[in-house]
Amino acid sequence: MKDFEQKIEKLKGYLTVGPKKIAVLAHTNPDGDAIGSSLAWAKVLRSMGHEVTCLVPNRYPAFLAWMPGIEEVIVAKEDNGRAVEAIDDADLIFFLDFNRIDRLENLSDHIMGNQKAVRLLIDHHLDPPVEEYALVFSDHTSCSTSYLVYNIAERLTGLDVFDREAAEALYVGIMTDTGNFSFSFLTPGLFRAVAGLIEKGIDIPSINSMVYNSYSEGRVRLLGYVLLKKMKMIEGGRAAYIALKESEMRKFNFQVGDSEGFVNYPLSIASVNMSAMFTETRKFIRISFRSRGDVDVSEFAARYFNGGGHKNASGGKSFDSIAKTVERFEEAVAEFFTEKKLR
Ligand SMILES: [Mn+2]
Repeated sequence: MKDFEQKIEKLKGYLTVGPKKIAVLAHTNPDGDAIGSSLAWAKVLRSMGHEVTCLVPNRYPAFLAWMPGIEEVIVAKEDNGRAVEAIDDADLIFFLDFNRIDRLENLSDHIMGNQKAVRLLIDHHLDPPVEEYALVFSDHTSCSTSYLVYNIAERLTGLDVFDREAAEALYVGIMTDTGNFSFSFLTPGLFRAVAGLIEKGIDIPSINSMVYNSYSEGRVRLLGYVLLKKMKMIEGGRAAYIALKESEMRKFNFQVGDSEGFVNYPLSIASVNMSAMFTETRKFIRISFRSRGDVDVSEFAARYFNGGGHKNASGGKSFDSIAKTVERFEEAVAEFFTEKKLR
């Protein structure tokens, strides 16, 4: 706690002299927590008089498009000029919900090229490269970055800074990153924070419906196809995976974010402790891992697929073909399960 208070003091040092130009940057394939934490954090910074621009590398999924303020988020892939300008001009750059600057492709060069910008991290993923940042708020036992933002704002400005719209943004982040309050790190403090958000007037049934019941017909049919035809069980049913080709996605009018959450379905089978989803993109294979209990997919992703994340939810990339990637995965799981005595 003392450490946290010291960091808040240091943060105040950066934010009380101003006004400053601030870029708030979240990760590639932004999810509810990336967007929710960014929008709420931007509100905190603006309340302190700063000029804030929110950026994401590529487009957020359609089920987040209703979020108040999201239209002001610059999508770098679609508006590279404005994204680069915001980064080049920034006095401070906040990195939210991820910690690896080098994963941002062309934006990384501009970030590292801006010598005057102070880099600050607010994140809940494992192993932050702390040397990259002037200040690091990193807690992998926080259920979400949105909950971290809530805690930081509580000390920095007080919670009056959050209106109903900011509370909605934080709730979306918390709800989506906890799998609707079913994953790890569900602490009493988290539920007290949620109570605080409810006091701001958020409408939970309507948020729930906008996020979870707003899929296209194609997405629902793709899910059916994936579960029936594509899910493969391995390791005697202890692990399962889904590998989806670009041509298959096209058949179902695939939109960005449509395969979000598919990786969780195999884990609803009693025997399955680890699940993986491989999605083919033009440049590489995007991989998501999920697990339960002691199966550490963060370690697995780091060792075999140059990735990382959380113990029970992580990701990686492969530049092999999808067939080769899956072959490597099956071998890796066999080795990993034997070594960890998970068989
Ligand atoms: Mn998150």
